[in-house]
Amino acid sequence: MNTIEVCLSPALFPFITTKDNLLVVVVDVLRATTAFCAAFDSGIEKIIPVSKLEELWDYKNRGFLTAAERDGKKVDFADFGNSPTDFLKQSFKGKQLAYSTTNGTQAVEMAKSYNDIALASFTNLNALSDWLIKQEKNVVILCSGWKNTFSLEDTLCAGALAEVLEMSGRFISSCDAASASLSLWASAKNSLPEAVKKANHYQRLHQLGQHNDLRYCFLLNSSTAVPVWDGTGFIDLSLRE
Ligand code: 3SL
Repeated sequence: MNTIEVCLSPALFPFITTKDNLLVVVVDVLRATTAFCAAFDSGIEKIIPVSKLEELWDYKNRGFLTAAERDGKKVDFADFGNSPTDFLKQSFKGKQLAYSTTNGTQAVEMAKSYNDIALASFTNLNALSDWLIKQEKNVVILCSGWKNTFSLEDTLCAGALAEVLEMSGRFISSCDAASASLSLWASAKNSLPEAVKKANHYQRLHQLGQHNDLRYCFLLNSSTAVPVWDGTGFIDLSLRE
């Protein structure tokens, strides 16, 4: 039996208790991990997460496509912002993308202290959990949150993922944060679009007019992507298996 630990904020990540045979699953429902999945669905070959904009600028000068957002708004010099629905509008077959966001890519940066990293969103729940079940690893779900604070949508997604993993009979929750995420998900899953409206970041993106993204990010299982870290960036394993 493998364990599921949930880490409710990057600030708590140094204190995770899972020590062995560990795989970190980063969640940033609004919108980084959902956008990564959408970019893979549109054919992107590799996504290189970058925490600093200076570094992203270097990638741009080296001819990479770039995507970046700060506080929900597209960074001027980047080719794209952080909108999953924008990535679904065209084909990116064979292209590589360097990517920087306010919270999601920062959480990935922390997760890089471990070799095994995958990305989850509501859109790729089943695709990712099918793959996770085959890995036989202890899973730590890292919620990206907002600037190190708790976020409702990431915690709900952690609960949804924990539920699917537990239902496989191969996983058991190992901490109070996992139990709390499961309870929160159980109370919200039948009215998810309503439940997420209370989230601060939902409201922030609503004010910015990102209505299509707000609908898309809560569509369960609309993506087949299985984004997994290969040592230098994320690749979509669903295209390789
Ligand atoms: O913080 C992040 O990583 C982003 O996903 C934030 S936003 O949804 O683009 O505002």
